Amino acid sequence: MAFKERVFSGVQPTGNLHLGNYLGAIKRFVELQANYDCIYCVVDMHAITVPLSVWGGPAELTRNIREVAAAFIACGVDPKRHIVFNQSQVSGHAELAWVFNCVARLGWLNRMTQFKDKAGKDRENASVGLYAYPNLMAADILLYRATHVPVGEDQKQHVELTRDIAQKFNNDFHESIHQHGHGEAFFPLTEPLIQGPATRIMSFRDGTKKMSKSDPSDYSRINLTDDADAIAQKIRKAKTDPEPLPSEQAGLTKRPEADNLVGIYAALADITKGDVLKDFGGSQFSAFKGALVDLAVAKLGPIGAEMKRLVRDPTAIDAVLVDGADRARTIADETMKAVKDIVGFVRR
Ligand code: AQP
Repeated sequence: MAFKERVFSGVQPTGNLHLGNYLGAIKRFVELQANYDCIYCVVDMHAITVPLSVWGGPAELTRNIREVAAAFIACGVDPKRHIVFNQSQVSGHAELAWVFNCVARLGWLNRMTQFKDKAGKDRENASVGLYAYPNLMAADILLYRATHVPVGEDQKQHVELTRDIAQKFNNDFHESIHQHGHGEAFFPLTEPLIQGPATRIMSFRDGTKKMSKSDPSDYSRINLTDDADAIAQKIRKAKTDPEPLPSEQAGLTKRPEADNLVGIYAALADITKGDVLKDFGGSQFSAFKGALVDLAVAKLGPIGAEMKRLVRDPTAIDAVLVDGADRARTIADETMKAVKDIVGFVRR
């Protein structure tokens, strides 16, 4: 069966939105608007899977939900032509996640590397929500029967699990899906969209670690709300090696910090790493970093300024989220009615 092409993706409101979130996800969200119907979600129910001390408590969560919505809009997502909302306003996410808790197998979740990383050594103390996170993510995507999900490299395993869940649901309920007039398969096998030179932006302090919101060092990342001085300082202090930049991309292997900065330049300028090296091959890092500062300030400065302007009017942001949730709910309700019929639940 051919599914209507639709894009879904989400970002957690856990504070410190950074360059990795922008280049790996939000910038792609903006580009995809030209060719797809897009649904972009502030996944607030995912945010509370980590300890309260990490997500910051109720006031912080509310602030961060609005900040992620502001980031979407400031980067160029159009909430009128597409849908922007926060997950907890559409109850279908939780309902479908429960069904998927009963479809996914323990063995599948046991293989998820994000759980292992985030739970750390103290697994017994991790929340059940953190463990079941990938099932909720599958529900987020499949509630809208989305065919494409733009994400960074770190989310690849979760999108693969989403496909496994869709496949098992389609197989387990094959007859019922057919009986209820949905053809051979109810859920699509969603494609991850992980492309371009910046699918995994690394920390500025350690080129082997992903740039992340939860890194205690603010110098490890550029936050989307950093001003020009902070951006310049962080790039100038970013760890590098003593060699000049190579002229060919092959010369970046085993040089993770150089590879990272060249990838960031390429993604911000919408060119390839090869193009960057044509211009900067043989240059010292000091010269290259100067050019990267100018580019990053030119691209990120206006986004940060617009985010700060938007969050000053929480009523306007909340109105965007309510309107988006209303439109998302219309699609979600249709899916949930069909899922209930397929599973055999009695409904009104
Ligand atoms: N370093 C990164 N490079 C490229 N893409 C990235 N993403 C995150 N980090 C990078 C992508 O951003 C989107 C939203 O991420 P998220 O907020 O849902 O969760 P996350 O991946 O857990 O983000 P962080 O920053 O790494 O947070 P912590 O520190 O809590 O683990 C996703 O598409 C993600 O791939």
